[in-house]
Amino acid sequence: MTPWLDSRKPEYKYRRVLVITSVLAITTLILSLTLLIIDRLRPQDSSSLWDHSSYDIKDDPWEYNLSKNNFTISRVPATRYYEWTISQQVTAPDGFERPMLLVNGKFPGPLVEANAGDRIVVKVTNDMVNGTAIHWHGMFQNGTNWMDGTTGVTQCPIPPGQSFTYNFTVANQWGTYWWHAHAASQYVDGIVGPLIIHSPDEPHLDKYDQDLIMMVSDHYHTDSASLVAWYLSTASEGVEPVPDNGLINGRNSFDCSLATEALIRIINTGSFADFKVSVDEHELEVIEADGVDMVPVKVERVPIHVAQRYSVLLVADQSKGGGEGFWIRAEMNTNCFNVENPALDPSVKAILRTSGMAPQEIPTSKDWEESAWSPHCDDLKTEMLKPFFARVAPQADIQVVLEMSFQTITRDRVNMGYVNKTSWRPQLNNPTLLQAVEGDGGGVNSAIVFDESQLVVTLETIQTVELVVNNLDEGAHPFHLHGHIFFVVATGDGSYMPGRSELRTENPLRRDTVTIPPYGYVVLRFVSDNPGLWAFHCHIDWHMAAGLMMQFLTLPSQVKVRKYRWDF
Ligand SMILES: [Cu+2]
Repeated sequence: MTPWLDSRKPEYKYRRVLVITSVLAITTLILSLTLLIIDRLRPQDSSSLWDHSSYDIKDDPWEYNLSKNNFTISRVPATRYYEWTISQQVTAPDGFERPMLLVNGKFPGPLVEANAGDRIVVKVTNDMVNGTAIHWHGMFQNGTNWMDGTTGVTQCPIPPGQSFTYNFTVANQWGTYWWHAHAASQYVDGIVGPLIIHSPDEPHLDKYDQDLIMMVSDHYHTDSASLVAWYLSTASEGVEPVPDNGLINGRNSFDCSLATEALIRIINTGSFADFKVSVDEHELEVIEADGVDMVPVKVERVPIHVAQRYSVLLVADQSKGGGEGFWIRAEMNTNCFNVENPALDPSVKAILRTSGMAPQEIPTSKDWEESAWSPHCDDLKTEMLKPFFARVAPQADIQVVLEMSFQTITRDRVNMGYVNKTSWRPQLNNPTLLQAVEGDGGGVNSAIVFDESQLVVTLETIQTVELVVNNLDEGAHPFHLHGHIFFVVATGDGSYMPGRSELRTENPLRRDTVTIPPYGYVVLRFVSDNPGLWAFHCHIDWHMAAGLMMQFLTLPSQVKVRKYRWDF
């Protein structure tokens, strides 16, 4: 080894490293560019749009226990302000991972709680790839029709990346309501939550020590867009997607501790299934239906269809059962599904315990007898439910007769829902409210002719409307009227026969969502005193997607609209 070689060796090594590094860098660059080009050429994987970062749903077990909220029931008006961000996340409410749409990362979404007379302000930021809107189910929105949150009717979808602030006062109503997306089928994917209005005037306030919300819902393991695409194709032959599971407050198992006398506010936030809710060995005393106080009536099981609400009183009897607590059962009525899902357990259970009952033990309490079951997806018998504040249904000034059906008459042979001859398609960027008024701030568009995809009945003056709906379909359909409470003056099998079907006008049931029996009818009455465009539709999400919806244009001379700039 010579000294000069020794002295040159480090320099030689350095050059070799430099060459190798350069070659590697160039190769990596070429490889990256090639991969990028290949990636751009192949179809984009939509899963990259979904946030996998927060797998766990944010959970506050006390949020739906109203007794823990220190809320003050008061006549002093307040503003309740909420800020919501709706995002897409992969999550697993029942252990099965699926893409969902969550408000503030929660499922179900945040509680909205207010007193009658309060102003509710909710700033909604859309962090999803599709437009959205939030409907406040059961709120009258008298004078604020444009806050009803119904895409294609009262507003354009909130664009991705932008915000819309809902702002309305709650006047002359209280009770149990809920909110949900009213855009495409998004609420099926998780955009739902409770909306509770209190009042010192509630007649049953002194009857309970604890106030709990119990949301029951069906649950799917596939996203709603895929399910709708299948349902509205010839492949489905009109058979609705059958749920994969059932949930109580967004969970498949639920342990709830109760005071001895509790109010349970049952809300069906689902999309298809009718539930029967019961507590082993305890009768439930119904005191509210859809925001209307009732004369208390005891039942063994409460049938509750999509979008309906019942408040029930439960007085826990420690002398019954084995001392480990009782099963609360929410049982899906699978008779109303057109096909079976062998993987589905239709029975969702929660454990009810009061203090002194053995924790960690599985209840041995017994279910009510099978004879209490009705195989049909019927409502509680309307004659059982008497509103606490009695009202006589006013004489009808006009009658509107609707027929709802499913028909396969289009060229593509897809089974679609019809109200009379119209199968509703939302006009997303030109909602009917916008079509009904001219200019900023109001003025009737007297030249308006709605598109043939819209069935709109105009009610020019304040009058009592008798709404007859004949169901020509073999299924039961829970119909909801936005912005109103209606009187249920008749319901029965077959078609309504004027003069032959009995009408109950002496303090009949009042509510906002009623189930029309299979091949049956309902006769409803409501007063057209609320200016605006109001949707009347089946709340089974798949049926609304199939077009089962019509609208009332009420008091057109008073209809207003606020042109809204999106918040940034
Ligand atoms: Cu329906």
